[in-house]
Amino acid sequence: MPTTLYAHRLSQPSRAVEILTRELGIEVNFQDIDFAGGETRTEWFAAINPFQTVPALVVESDGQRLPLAESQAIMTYLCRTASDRELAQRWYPGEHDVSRSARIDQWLAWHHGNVRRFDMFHHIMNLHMTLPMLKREIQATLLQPLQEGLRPELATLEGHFKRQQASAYPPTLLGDKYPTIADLAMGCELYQLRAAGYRFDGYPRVAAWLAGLAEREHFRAVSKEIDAQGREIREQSGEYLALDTFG
Ligand SMILES: N[C@@H](CCC(=O)N[C@@H](CS)C(=O)NCC(=O)O)C(=O)O
Repeated sequence: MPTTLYAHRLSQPSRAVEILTRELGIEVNFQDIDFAGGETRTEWFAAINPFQTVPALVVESDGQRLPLAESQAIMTYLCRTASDRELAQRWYPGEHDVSRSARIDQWLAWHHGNVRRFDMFHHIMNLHMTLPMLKREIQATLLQPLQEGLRPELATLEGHFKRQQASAYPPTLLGDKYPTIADLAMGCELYQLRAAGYRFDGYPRVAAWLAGLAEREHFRAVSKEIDAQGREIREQSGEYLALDTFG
């Protein structure tokens, strides 16, 4: 069935969906959408995704056309329909294991209302990339509140990993050896900061969890562009960044 993924590699939820398609061996036509240049705000794109954001997915099958928005809805759909059922159910089992699915849904819900709150990762990256002449002022007035806003979320995650009983290594949100779509959603978000050089020294279990995800082949491949943007930020910013802010 021809499936088109409208996405961009600098968008965290786009990366989560693309990584999942690769993990599940689902072939998609990848269509790059210049969201920073306003392509999501065009009429043709609104017809695909009324919320006018990437990612979006269009599935065409048996004369039917299914346009889908929102990364979490897209990822659960892909897991429910992938042909490799056993593999897909590790990422999100759906009706096959409603308790496990409910725990994944719980982390996805928390992620969107907390870690992704205010889309702060784009703001942090953008602030690092723009107005380099205002380095210190930016850091004090704009960056620090965003960084501080993340601390409680990181502490919640660290506490969760610490409380896990027989936890696998590297840790996963559900505490077993298989990451799920919740790990992907949240991991793509926090990885963006790691790419820019932030360290999570004060949250060693969060750092280990993120490192475990970042070692995965498809995660690495799809993160190349964000790695390059992170390198650019590090080169431009010289010594002024408090990269160990979360230490
Ligand atoms: N809740 C959405 C968030 C999508 C989102 O915010 N996408 C951003 C890029 S990361 C976007 O397309 N922004 C473009 C715009 O708002 O015009 C999801 O998970 O898919």
